[in-house]
Amino acid sequence: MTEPLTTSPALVPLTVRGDDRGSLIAIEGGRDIPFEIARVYYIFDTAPGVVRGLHAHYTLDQWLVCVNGHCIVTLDDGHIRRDVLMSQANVALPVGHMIWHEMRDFAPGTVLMVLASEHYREADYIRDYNAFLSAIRTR
Ligand code: T46
Repeated sequence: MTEPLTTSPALVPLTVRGDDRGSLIAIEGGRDIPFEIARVYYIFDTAPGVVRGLHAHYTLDQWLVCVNGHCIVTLDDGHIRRDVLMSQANVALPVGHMIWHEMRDFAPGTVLMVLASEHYREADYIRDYNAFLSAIRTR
């Protein structure tokens, strides 16, 4: 079950393997991240003023990494809303299932990479906020 936002850490540090050539981060499913990675996608070229996300997932767990630029991710567990500034490639933001999430204020050039525990399935999305609150209450 997803941890409540009051107790879960916002950002998880990723190990940077750096040398005099620069930096590299590797994320291995089931090792560096607590699920096997079924899907990777990334969001880029976001138009100014756009708000993305605006949904929760019934079962999907994800880690978000802002590999370039910056944006704000809002997490909402139905009780608490938390804004997280994502501006570093060496941290990840876990977004568990049944967490409403929104992404906004994308700086030009921002690339938000997402590691997901399941393949894409539209039926896993809750896109109506009131339906999300109802689903939280009936769990
Ligand atoms: C999420 C946040 C962080 C696919 O065909 N396959 C995919 O794996 C994904 C993620 C999307 N799509 C299609 C569905 C839409 O036609 O790509 C289009 C844009 O997807 P969406 O409007 O859902 O994008 P966001 O940025 O609002 O949300 C995405 C993920 O969909 C969502 O799971 O948690 O990023």
